[in-house]
Amino acid sequence: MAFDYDDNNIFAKILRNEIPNDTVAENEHALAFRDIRPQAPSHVLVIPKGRYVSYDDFAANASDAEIVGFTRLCAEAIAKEGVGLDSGGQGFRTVANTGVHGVQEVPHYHLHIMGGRVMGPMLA
Ligand code: D5M
Repeated sequence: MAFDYDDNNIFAKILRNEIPNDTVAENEHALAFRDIRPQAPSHVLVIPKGRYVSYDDFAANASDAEIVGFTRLCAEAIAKEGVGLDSGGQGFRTVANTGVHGVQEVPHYHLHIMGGRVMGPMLA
């Protein structure tokens, strides 16, 4: 198996309600909650409820319903935070840190959505 999933990772524990989270939005396939170490005035993480390690694991192996559910929840979180162009905001940045080179800390796929300030140039 290309992607070994660790059921003890912190986001798996959040999904099992074993540790609290600051939920922004939720649907059948995904959960959006505030990052515990925010790097912007609005910093939300969106995670699938399925056992996917990384962006590429999710993109390759999630069902169409999971991908649509995840994406729609991103839209809901962006609108609720008021950062989206479609909700009168000034925009935001999405980041999916992946693997060792991407410096991924938590081995459960998560999309960072950061807004509320000008992000600055993309740097390594
Ligand atoms: O970063 C993982 C991100 O997850 C990092 O910004 C902190 C955040 N984090 C870690 N634990 C929690 C809890 N318990 N709640 C909310 N946010 C959390 P990455 O490098 O992308 O893997």
